[in-house]
Amino acid sequence: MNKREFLKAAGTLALGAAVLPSASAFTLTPTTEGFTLPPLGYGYNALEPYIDAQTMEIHHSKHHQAYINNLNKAVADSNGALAGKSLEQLVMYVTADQAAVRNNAGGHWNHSMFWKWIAPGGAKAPTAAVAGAIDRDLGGFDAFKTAFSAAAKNRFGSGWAWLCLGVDGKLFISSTPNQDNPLMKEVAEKPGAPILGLDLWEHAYYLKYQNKRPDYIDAFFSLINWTEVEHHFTAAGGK
Ligand code: MN3
Repeated sequence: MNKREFLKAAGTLALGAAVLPSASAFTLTPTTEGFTLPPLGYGYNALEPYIDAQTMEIHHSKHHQAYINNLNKAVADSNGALAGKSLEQLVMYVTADQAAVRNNAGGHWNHSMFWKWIAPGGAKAPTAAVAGAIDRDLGGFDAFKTAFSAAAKNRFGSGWAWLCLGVDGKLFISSTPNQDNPLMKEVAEKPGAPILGLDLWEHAYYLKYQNKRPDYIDAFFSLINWTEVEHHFTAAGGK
């Protein structure tokens, strides 16, 4: 076992035990109909002018719904192996060879959280514990914003940028390809508990921003719901 494998194995244990409690506030469980599309909690036009209504409607009702449909099919095709598992279980334990679950459980989890992490009238600055952790671990808000924006701009192709709580109890910034996320401890380069994420797929911004991904990233900072980020940070055991 080399150093990276050792760290990954150590992180795997801690992730299960501490960073994502089994009583996660964010557990999504399937109904008898399978997984279902969660409501946005606000109107499709509520994030104007930062994200336009048409983008939000297509993103939520078409793209997110498609991940859910494909996830339900993957579960149905698993001969019972995946039946009844929560979305978090599917995401955390997915392996690199389970492409359908990796892409679609990831897609469902990422989007379900993304709709909460952005909101009209969300707190405009980090709150309480998160603000302190950003100062402590990332060198302050401006340094955080610069590093997060760089991670988002530098993601080649489709993926996500993340602010995470690591197994060492410290915040870190990362990016993952496609619909991967840092909860996927078997496949993520650096596992952790995501407390904020930004969708970098063109479907999230192309109608309004076209090739100008940096402008979309700037707009995101006007929408972050820091109350929700604080909720995720606390639930993951952050201090
Ligand atoms: Mn998306």
